[in-house]
Amino acid sequence: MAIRRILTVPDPVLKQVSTPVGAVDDDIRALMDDMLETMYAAPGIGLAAVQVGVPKRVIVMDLAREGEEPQPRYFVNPEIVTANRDLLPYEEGCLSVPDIYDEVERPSQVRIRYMNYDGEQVEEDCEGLYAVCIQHEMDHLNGVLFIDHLSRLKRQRAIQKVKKAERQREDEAEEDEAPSAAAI
Ligand code: K2U
Ligand code: ZN
Repeated sequence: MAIRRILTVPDPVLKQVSTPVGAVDDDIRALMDDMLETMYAAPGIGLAAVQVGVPKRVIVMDLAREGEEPQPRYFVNPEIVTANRDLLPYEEGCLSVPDIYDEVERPSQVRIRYMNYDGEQVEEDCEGLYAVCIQHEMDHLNGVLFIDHLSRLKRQRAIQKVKKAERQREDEAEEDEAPSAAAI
């Protein structure tokens, strides 16, 4: 298993529509193993393959609370079969939009259909955080970020804030690498 780099805005790969998976084979399982390790290390509770630069319709998730036994979930070619009309606001974040949080409204209950880690077809009802997270991740598979549900101004400010933080991290890394005059 390996921890992969998580892409952040404004990486154009994040806007790609991910392609369906043919069969759940060992390569796809290895990808999901890496995604899960990457998600735990972030830390996060969900991750879409496109966030590690692989535009395939694959999602991993673990909603277990701190101190609980991990409950990894794997979703291949997930589809939303039905969604109710009762919208629930939730303060969302995203590993690809670090340190930005804002409220997004989504259907409070969805029925989904997907293939699991063994390639078996599953149909399941989701509500609460499970419904929020699976819809957030499925947005990723369609090239949609949670900030795309916000106003244009909020979205632009979020992207500028992430880019500025990225530049500051790069500048600090350069300073750490460049020997100071005194040290020469
Ligand atoms: O897609 C991602 O970046 C993973 C998100 C999933 C998520 C977003 C919004 C609401 C629920 C899940 C990350 O896990 S964001 C970090 C996080 C952690 C705990 C609870 C909510 C968000
Ligand atoms: Zn996200």
